[in-house]
Amino acid sequence: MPHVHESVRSPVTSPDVAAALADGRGVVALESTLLAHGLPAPQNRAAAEELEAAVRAHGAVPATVAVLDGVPRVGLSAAELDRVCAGGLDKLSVRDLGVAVGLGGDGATTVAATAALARAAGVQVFATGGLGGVHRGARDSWDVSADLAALAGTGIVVVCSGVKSILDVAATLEVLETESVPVLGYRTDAFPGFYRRDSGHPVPWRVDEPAQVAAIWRAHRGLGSASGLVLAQPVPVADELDGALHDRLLAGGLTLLAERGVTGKDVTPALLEHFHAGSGGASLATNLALVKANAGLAAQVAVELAR
Ligand code: PSU
Ligand code: MN
Repeated sequence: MPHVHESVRSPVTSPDVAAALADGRGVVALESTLLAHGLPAPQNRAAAEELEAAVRAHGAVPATVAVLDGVPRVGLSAAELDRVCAGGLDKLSVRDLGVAVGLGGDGATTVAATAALARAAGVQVFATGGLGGVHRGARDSWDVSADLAALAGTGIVVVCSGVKSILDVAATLEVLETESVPVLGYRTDAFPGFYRRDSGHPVPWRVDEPAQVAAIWRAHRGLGSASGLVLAQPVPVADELDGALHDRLLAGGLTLLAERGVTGKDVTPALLEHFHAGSGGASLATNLALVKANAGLAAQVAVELAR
């Protein structure tokens, strides 16, 4: 029988994150599933470093989130980032957090689980690549990411490049509307499609400055809304994935999933891996560029909120 942790009730913050929160300085949460399951090694370890550097470059403190030895952590040391990127970690959504803690295990946290732990630690801003959402064929598979339910109930600003283009974007936007999650486009009128700048759907609202996001967030919370907020920034123009290549890889990836019978939490990592392998690294470069840009923007918003 593995050892049981009875004492862990709330996340443990690293010393620099705890100090920043105590001083009211800007803190940005970063997720670890993106590192452990969305990017290949060894690029994931370099990415972990670059994401934290992008947050610091804009004057905020990075807090990468994971569960290690049964302890939910907000803010990781270099050695802890090594463990996250070394492979073999479970992918933890919100429902898995209690299991990992109770069994004293290790795991990387998804958008949903990262948002929950970050919020519990008092962090208000979080950066990632693409949200999970409603999968194509969800009418039959019922595959709807827990990220959506988490956003509906967790008061945190999530900076992302929209939802992954592998999803049913229209259905995902409908669920965000139903769950009363505000969606803002950052310097864009088009809802971004992760690898592509335009998913083909408009954003409900556009903002052009981090200070506007801070004002909206304060008002949203002040009016009693419990939900999170999506701030969607398109990938930089120079880093966008070619449209024809994107469509070809997506079609191939979806066929592969069906052939192999991939389901549940393996769907997203399998599709991302298919893109990385089939694009000769181009999708990896796109993915890295957009997450880095989101980390920088999230830091600007966190600094505005700390004013
Ligand atoms: N963004 C990325 N790469 C990723 C993810 C987001 O650039 O790997 C992860 C996030 O952790 C998100 C998850 O929560 O994909 C969605 O998984 P699912 O569809 O199984 O909920
Ligand atoms: Mn799913």
